[in-house]
Amino acid sequence: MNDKKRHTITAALPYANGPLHLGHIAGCYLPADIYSRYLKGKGKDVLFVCGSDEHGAAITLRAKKEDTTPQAIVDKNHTIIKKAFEDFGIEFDIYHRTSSKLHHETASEFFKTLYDKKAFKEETTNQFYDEENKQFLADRYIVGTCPNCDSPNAYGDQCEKCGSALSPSELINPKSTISGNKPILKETKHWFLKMDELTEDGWLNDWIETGKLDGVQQHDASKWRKQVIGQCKSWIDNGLLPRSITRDLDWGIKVPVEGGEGKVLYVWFDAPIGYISASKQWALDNNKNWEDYWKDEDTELVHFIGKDNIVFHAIIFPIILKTHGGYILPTNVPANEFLNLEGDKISTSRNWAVWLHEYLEDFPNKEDELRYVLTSIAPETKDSEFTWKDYQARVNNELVAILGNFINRSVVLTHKYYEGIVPPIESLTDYDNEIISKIKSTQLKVDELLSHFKFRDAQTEAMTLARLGNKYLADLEPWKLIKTDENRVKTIMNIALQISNALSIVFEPFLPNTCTKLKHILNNNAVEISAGHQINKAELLYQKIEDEAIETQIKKLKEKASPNPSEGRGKDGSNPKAKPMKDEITFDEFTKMDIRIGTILTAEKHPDADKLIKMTVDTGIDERTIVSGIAEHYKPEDIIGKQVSVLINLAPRKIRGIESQGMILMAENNEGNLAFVSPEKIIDNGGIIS
Ligand code: B3M
Ligand code: ZN
Repeated sequence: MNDKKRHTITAALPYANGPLHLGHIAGCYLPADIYSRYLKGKGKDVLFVCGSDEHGAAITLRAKKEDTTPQAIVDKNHTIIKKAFEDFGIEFDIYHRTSSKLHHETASEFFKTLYDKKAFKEETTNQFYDEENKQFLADRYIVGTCPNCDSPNAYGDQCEKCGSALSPSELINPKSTISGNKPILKETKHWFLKMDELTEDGWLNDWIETGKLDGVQQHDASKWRKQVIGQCKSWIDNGLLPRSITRDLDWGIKVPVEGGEGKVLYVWFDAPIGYISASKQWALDNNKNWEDYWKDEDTELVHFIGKDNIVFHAIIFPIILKTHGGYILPTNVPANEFLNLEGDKISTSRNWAVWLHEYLEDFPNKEDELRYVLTSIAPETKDSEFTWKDYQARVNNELVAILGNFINRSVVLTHKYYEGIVPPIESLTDYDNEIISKIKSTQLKVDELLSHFKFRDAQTEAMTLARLGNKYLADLEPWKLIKTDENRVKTIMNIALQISNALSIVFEPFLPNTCTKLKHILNNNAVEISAGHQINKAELLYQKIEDEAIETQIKKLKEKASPNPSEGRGKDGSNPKAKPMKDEITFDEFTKMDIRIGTILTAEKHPDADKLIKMTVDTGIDERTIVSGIAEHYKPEDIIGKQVSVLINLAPRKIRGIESQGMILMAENNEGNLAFVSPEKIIDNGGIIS
């Protein structure tokens, strides 16, 4: 809750086996940075921590492949990641690393405390073992043929070609990646966190649903994102099981109890504890008490993560913290959905990604431009998409044409008419008053939205003020009035500068570099700007992004990527992910369907169902109501006027209380994305499809 005395903000620890891409930034680091800047701007006591996640089998495997050591891999990536964050302006109070001694000690202490509290059970299971190298094989060390798509290179935990999650025993012809031999099954002992027993009194479910812990209101469940609660509920409802938290591996934190020789803590056990070790290091460096930030009820703890990390932060880590005792639990876990790129999922293995460090090289001094675009398309409630054309359009049409243009006009005119001195207000019209009240309400609204983790809406609100400022000048045309009504122009320019000043405040968490420049131009750091104040000369805030720069990026992306496996064909030339053919039908059966071309006339969200859109469609024969489950794929306002294919003789059906008179045909790809089946050229409504 925002009225708490202190704030601990964590951003998921990047895994140190590769650099950062825009999906990471949009999904986690940028919103975390905005939130931290927002609170710090209000003078709050904030600790914003992050660091590199440096353990796990993926790193040892990469070291083997590159014929180097795990330490060398993480050293290299830690340096690249840390620098990219700094260059981009993500301002952590500390960027730590889990290979540090302090972290090993902290995670070890957690394990021992939980062990003493009997939070673990020991279990001996059969696991794949490489006899030649005398080594148990982590899931990633086993490759074989995927049972789902026949790819010969599936890992023991996942097939990267078709994306399915696997367990090593499902692989066909498993092989050790170390020796190439067929592994044998051998007994090994591991420790399992008793997630079932530790939550059997229902506290976890109650805490997530109601925000109450031991009868005390600990968080505001209405501020939690629906999809976060939904994912947690489904884990809990499916029944939590004991979860193994140790591995047979020689890279990581040694299991600090008897029988733990040759084993380390599972990377997901130690990684979240990394937030605590980072806080300890920060406290040591800054002469603070780390416990204030982790153990005091008056501290708000917020974990920023991507949706694939929800279970670890909203279920497993809270269980660990609560069982350990003495720690607060997260107040919120504002997880984001995924960011797609140019029509496809981001994939590091296929190099279908825009890497942050490369963006910063290719677009020097354009950090705010990227921040703006990524926040505009933040995947807060559903997956969203980055395209270079959209990036260009948002920069040119919004930052340059609205924000930059408005500030420039205000400052240039103030210099032209008043030698850069803020003129006084002479008298106010209704329009002026409306604008003045909008300045105040925007500030309140942005604040409110940020406190609810609605970063995208908050930024839109800020941009609306700039848009209003632009319109105000365009409507009143002070450059014409200056010849006839000098006093009116004084008032107008005073108000334009007030808007500019407010923009330098509301945009601060989103566009820090812009706001530093803007404050310098306005020569002002205060919440208000008063008559008689001298401002500095205008400076260009943004430059247009040319087509060429965008084309270069699109070309680079396509050239560097390896082919998309979902576009790959199977042995017989078929698409391995396509659904099998349905049973044969006769031509007569086919002709029973009356499918026509129609045009969507109106569209609105179904009042009682998130996934449905209610439309009126002109079928050429009549206008009828059709309800369709496409709301996750299309916005109502975007589909009005579209020509579509309609099955018009389908018996009417009630869908969530509304009668749907027919069906709009949709094509679905392998990822479940929908597209209308539309004629390739305009056809009169009522046109028959046969
Ligand atoms: N390293 C993110 C990932 O690689 C993971 C986050 C840890 S946060 C404690 O998916
Ligand atoms: Zn597969």
